[in-house]
Amino acid sequence: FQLPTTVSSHHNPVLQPNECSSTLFQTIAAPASVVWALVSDFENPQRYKPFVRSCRIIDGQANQVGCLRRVDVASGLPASYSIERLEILDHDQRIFGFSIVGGDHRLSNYRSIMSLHPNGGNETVVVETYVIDAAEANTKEETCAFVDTIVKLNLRTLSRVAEDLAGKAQQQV
Ligand code: A8S
Repeated sequence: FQLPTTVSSHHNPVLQPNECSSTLFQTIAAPASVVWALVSDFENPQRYKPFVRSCRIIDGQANQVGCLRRVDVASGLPASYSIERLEILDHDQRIFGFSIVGGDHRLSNYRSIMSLHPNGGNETVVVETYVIDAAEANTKEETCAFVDTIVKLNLRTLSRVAEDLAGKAQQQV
C-alpha cells in the first residue's frame, strides 16, 4: 500500500525529543463511505471504540472543528474520562483528527490523525498516526506500547463493525 502524497505529511510528524509516535494500518473489507461514517461521527466513538462507555459534546457544535467531547471509559482502566477536541474533519479527503486536552489519565499532549483510502474493490485502508509526550514515569517505548494496544484494538473493532454494516447493506439490495 502506497500512502498518497496528499496525506503523507499527516503521517510523518516532526517530533520533539520528548515525544513518541506510531503509525498503524488496518485493511477493512468495506467501502470507504461506510468506514468514514463511523470514523467521522465525533459524537459517537463508542460505535467502534470498545473501551468507551459513553460520550457527549460539552462545548461547541457537534462535528464542527473545535468542539469538545467528554468520553467516559470502562472501569478497570487507569482512567475514567477524557476531554477531546475535534481538530480536522475533511469529508473530501476523508481525514479525521482529534487531540486529548483533559481528563484524569496520564496521556499528555496526545493527538491522532486518521486517513481513509479506497483500495480497489470494496476495500478500505485506514492509516492512523498518533503523537504523544512520553509519560513522566515511563519511557517512550512504554508509553507507545500502551497506546498502540488501545489504538490497535480500536482499529480491529472498526474493521469488524464496518464489515458488519457493509454486509448488512448488501443483504438489503
Ligand atoms: C483513542 C485513543 C486512546 C484512548 C485512550 C489512546 C483512553 O480512552 C483509554 C485509556 C486511558 O488510559 C486513556 O483513539 C484514555 O481513543 C482507553 C481514557 C484517554
